[in-house]
Amino acid sequence: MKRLFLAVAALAGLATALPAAAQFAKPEDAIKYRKAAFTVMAAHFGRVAAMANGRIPFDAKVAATNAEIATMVAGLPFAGFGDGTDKGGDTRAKAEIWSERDKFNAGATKMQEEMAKLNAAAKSGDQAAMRTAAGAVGQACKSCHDTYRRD
Ligand code: ASC
Repeated sequence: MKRLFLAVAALAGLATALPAAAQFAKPEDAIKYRKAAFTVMAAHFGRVAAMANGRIPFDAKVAATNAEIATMVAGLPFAGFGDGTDKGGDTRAKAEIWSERDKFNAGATKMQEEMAKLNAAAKSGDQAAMRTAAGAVGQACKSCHDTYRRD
């Protein structure tokens, strides 16, 4: 079991270390991957945010589990934005992502940092802290969507 875990961990490390382009055979695959990762992240973040804001019943354990998953998944989508993946599939990504790379990456990092804070708040079970943190995550999502996603 431990060997299997180590093998999976090594593969995961390799996947993140490879240049983004090398991970996908075609731009379409990268586009599908990043959209799928955003979809999964949004599902789990959405559950935490809904609980934090009292839109669905609060369950600290469910919130913590979902925040942990959202935090892990928040690291995934950006490998799908390699060079040459601005077209070639069904995407609303704007060209500025690739011409303002540093700014886009900074936005990604900001979202990941806010998600990590939400995860910490969810682990503490403090609903008010979760509400504040979820608001900051939502702002980080929105800011990049406003700038880098077509309507
Ligand atoms: C979500 C979600 C987003 C963001 C965004 C915030 O829950 O799926 O894309 O928050 O709506 O403005």
